[in-house]
Amino acid sequence: MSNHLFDAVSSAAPDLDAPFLETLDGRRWSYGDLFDGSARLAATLAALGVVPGDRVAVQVEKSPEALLLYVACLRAGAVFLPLNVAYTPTELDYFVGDAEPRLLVASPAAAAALRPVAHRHGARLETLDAKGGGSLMALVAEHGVPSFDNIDRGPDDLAAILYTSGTTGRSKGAMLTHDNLLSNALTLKDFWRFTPADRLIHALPIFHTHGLFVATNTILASGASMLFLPRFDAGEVLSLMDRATAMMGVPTFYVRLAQHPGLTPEATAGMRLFVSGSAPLLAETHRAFEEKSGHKILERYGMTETNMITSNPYDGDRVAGAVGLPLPGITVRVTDPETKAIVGAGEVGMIEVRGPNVFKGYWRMPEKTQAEFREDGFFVTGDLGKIDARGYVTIVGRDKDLVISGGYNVYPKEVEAEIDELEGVVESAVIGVAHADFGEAVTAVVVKAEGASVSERGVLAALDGRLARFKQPKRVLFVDELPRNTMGKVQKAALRQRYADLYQPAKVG
Ligand code: MLC
Ligand code: AMP
Repeated sequence: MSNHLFDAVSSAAPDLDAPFLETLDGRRWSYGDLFDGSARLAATLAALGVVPGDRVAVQVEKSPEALLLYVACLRAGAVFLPLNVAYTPTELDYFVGDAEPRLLVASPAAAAALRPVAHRHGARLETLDAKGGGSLMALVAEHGVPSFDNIDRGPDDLAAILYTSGTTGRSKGAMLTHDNLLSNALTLKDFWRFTPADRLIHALPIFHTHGLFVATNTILASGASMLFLPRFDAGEVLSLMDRATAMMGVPTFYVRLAQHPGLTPEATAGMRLFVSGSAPLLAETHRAFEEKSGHKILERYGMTETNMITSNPYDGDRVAGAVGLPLPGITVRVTDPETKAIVGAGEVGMIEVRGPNVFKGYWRMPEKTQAEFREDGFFVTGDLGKIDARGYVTIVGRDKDLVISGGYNVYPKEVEAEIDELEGVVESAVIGVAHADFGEAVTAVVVKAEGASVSERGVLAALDGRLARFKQPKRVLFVDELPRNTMGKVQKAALRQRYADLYQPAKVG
């Protein structure tokens, strides 16, 4: 039987003994272990009644077994649905209700809180911990067999659903097909010159596009290997560089590395590639990193719905502040947001994209899907940018009301809705304010009712447990009224300007 994505992975593996993954505590997986372990998990999924097309929702700590579960879902024809570990049970309730997974795999620590969620939506609940233990692995011991007849999956079949928060309304599940993922992985492998000799430092979470698809799928499509870290720590990452060849990260990784005294040409001598994406990399970070290490970071641009869209070249000019050229097979254009006409070179407009990388649509939301595609098949990214005469794309802003903090997207509307519900709050506006470490920091500007005793600490305490930690404001500020334009719309640009220095270190003198 043919399975579009998995077949490509198995043919890329150099041999069964070739290394695939190593953890910090010295555990090692070869490609043979990956195939064996994912077969056992796929057989277990089938024994639990997971049939092709079923969703398998997964909210677990990062572990090699969680990656094997992703591969097992591909082989079993299931749709993998990873969820940020920071999401609260309240947030999970929506995703599970919307996606209706057959199975929800959670961390043991979250199981008690998630049992009612799973029950309410008819999902079976199993657990998986960071060390590869939990009830799911106990079932593997019972049902797992080392060979599995992969379910037939063609290019257009669903491989994964990743939720992206909506600027209006609820989160949308982006449906990604086997070919969306494979085409992009093969393109990145060639564009970034990955071979089986590569070893990637993997310090990203594996519940988003960057860590799961850009990093892992590219490694799988290349038959390469990775050093698999539970989280990013600058010192640890630096200490591993003499055993690795490449790293992918969000700008915060590079900000922190550039501040670390251990970043030197000697420490990075064995590395051939540093890739950054998911949020804007400041030109000053690009330069500081190069000055200290001798390496020019390669910045690329993409999103959940489209995988990777553009990349700076491997050999050519890596331009600080630009996200590079459209990847092979992908077309990018910039249009006037009002007239929809294509604008001239160097003019700013809406970035639109078309190619095999672009998702199939939003899960059970045909109208929302239609609204974000042009008639000729281009997807409207919501990012504002320009293309210069050489074809380099630069992102200059966003048409969508979105804050990107340390590479995580936060939709202000979701945070505002929670704050507005609090007693004594009249209204709020949530904005992203420049932050040296996170790029942007979620910041709430609140109007309280006359005489109300709402405090910053009170607001933060009320949000705790309702919103994932990274969505909670770093500061809550109070004002008498929010600035509005003549249409009555809150002027967020004015607020961003007013608080531009909020997180800057105080200037001396
Ligand atoms: C952690 N915190 C954050 C945060 N991460 N707050 C805001 N934004 C974030 N991104 C909170 C913690 O809960 C903690 O709060 C406090 O901030 C300090 O934590 P820390 O120890 O400094 O954080 P750390 O664990 O080091 O995490 C920072 C980080 C991490 C940048 C390493 O957030 C990260 O790995 N981000 C990567 C996100 C990612 O993979 N994005 C890709 C999306 S895909 P407290 O109060 O508990 O102390 C995509 C498409 C594409 O966008 O193009 O790739
Ligand atoms: P997500 O919805 O989490 O996939 O985030 C995608 C968004 O991240 C894009 O629409 C961009 O706004 C932003 N993004 C990704 N890469 C870059 C980059 N290199 N520079 C600026 N913004 C980026």
